[in-house]
Amino acid sequence: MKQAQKHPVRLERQGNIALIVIENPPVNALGAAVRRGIAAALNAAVAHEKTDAIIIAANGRTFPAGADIREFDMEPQEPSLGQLCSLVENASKPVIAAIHGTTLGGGLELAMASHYRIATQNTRMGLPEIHLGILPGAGGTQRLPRLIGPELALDIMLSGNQISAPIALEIGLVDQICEEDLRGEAVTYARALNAARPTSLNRSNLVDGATYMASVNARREKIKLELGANALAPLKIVDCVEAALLLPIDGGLDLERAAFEDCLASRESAGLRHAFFAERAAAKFPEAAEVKPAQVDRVAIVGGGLMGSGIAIAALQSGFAVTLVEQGESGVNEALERIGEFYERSIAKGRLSEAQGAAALTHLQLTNKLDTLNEADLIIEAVAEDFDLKASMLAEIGAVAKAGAVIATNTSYLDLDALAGSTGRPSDTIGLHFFAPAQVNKLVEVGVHDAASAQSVVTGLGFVKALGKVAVRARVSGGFGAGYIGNAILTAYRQAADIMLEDGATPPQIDGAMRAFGFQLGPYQVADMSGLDIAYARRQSTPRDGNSRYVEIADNMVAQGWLGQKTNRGYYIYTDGHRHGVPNGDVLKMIAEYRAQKGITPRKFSDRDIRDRILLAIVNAGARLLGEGVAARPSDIDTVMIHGFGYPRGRGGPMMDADATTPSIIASRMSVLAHEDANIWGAAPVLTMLAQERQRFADLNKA
Ligand code: 3H9
Repeated sequence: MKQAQKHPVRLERQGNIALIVIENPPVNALGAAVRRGIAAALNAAVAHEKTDAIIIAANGRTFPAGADIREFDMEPQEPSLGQLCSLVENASKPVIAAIHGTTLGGGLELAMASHYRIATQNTRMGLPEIHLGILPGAGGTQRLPRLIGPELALDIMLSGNQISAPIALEIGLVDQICEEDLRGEAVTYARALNAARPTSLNRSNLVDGATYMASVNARREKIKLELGANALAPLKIVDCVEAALLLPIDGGLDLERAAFEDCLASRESAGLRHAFFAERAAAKFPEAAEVKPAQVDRVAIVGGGLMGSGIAIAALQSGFAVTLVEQGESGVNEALERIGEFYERSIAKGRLSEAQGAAALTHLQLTNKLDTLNEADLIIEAVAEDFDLKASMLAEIGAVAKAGAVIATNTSYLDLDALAGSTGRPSDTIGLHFFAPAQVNKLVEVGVHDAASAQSVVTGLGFVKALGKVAVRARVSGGFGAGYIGNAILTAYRQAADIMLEDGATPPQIDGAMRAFGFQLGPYQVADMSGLDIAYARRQSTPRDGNSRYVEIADNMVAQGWLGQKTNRGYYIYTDGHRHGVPNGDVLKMIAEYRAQKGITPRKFSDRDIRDRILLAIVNAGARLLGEGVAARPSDIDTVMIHGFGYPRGRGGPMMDADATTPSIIASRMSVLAHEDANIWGAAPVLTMLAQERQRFADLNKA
């Protein structure tokens, strides 16, 4: 975040109305200087005999979007946000919060402690603390149920979702929506108050204690059922909402404070906060210091398969005009059907109105004519992962794209240097590696090869940000098989798992151990879902690393036609009654025979052995990517693993996990495993360096 200004809070006057104006870009976070400034301004405004009412407002893009999250790891400074909110609430003159932008977390708590709230039409409000593994800790859990009742308060705090100003007005969270001039209308509102000063401590929403407790108890049971009895922040939120009914305000605030501290001290909150900043750090590309992104209005996508259609939907949903090019009439029709299905489903589920769906589709042009590409500012090639096919398509794209257009390929592992060369315009070409399903998955790796211009990289980055997705820079150069961050780590993950499979573990055991760690699915469930033929094709077209053990089990399964879910048979068997599959006994037999042929005596692996080996392989692959310069910082690897592969977000990612164990302990554990496969578990130079220097991966994030 940019350095806070010297005086982040100003006190102004308009006649008898005092205006406290916060200015702490970019999001007016309520750091210590801002809190001190508001408290001082409030005291001065109240003390001024001519003050009839006080308005708290903010300059810039938003009313405070919360406490300053960076301060959570620092020594607390007074006044705390909770103390400030109590000061506002107890002010002897009416306080009006004039809110706009994204009024979130502590910002909304400050607004709730004010006596009135007036919002612009497009203000968004929410208490997203749960996404950081904490709870509203400045009175939000006590004031929100008093303002809008327990049921809605629990919805808002447990989901972390934002609500719009019209909804906030409807449920009583704001008192007025202003049409144009927020500050002016707030002053008019203040003048009309005649010194009336209600309190948000009004208990009218708490009178029906039985219904209130029924809501609280039902929610507690639901959380325990869905998330387990250790779901810290959600259960603490429910406890606090219960306390709002049972305790006087001071007791409720004390309980909330203690609950907040407990959550803040949890490993999960540390992981979630790391993930928050990691995503934002990842989007800081060095090229962005040199140039600004070029304007992108029309995006063209070549190839309307699952990936191409997904990218098209993502672009339409973000307001881009989209041209989708497919081969022949049937290709066009299939792509149209796929995109149409998405809109039908979204409308049926109430996520979009019919009008929104229809409006989005008016911006879609489906065609089989490549020459239409010359209207696009950004062209994404998304045809099948076959080098010759992609290279010839990119050559055609390069020939028709207008001057200045950026050309992107969605390859995940083919040689980006060579593909960029085939366009004839390598400096205009970048990689944009979307993850399936592209309309949902937030991750895009931006592939930067040596010849790519800063302009094309920054324009690609701007496009990814405009899609609301998380961009991670991957320096992908160096020829065939040189991969992105995600693929390189996935390869190491799979190799580590396959070695254990060969040596004695079973697919269900490995999958179970990784699910217990926090992944949604284990590696063999994922393999079944994505299709064994896909990974097979990739292995065939990637040179084998002679230093690594090659496990042929998956190849043998492909030879049998066991391709996973698409053939109802892979590591698991999928029948009507078993959506998640039951272990495939034939595979277990095949593995046993394979071991016998190779003279391997199977040995036992505990779940802990499995988890450790896989995590060490992931961390080592990450360290290697850092050494090679593919990944710029360890936290980028964490971001890729969380969004691309479902690494449990509450752990912050594998590199943060490695820091918790310390690199020196990781390196010594790996020296024991290196004899099983030196390529996977032989410590990468960056890891060895960190171990020797007694440093952590986090130190490289700061660099
Ligand atoms: C809280 O309030 C606790 C209280 O209940 C109790 C306390 C006792 N702090 O996301 P962007 C930075 S917990 C510090 O790229 P956008 C961010 O790192 C908080 N920094 O912009 C980035 O910095 P940089 C509850 C923050 O337009 C820059 O601002 N609130 C904070 O895409 C721009 O951010 C939240 O959880 C913060 N609170 O989205 C809201 N927020 O330029 C968290 C942002 O150096 N924030 N930064 O990379 C958001 O959801 C989004 O940032 C927001 C803007 C929607 C506001």
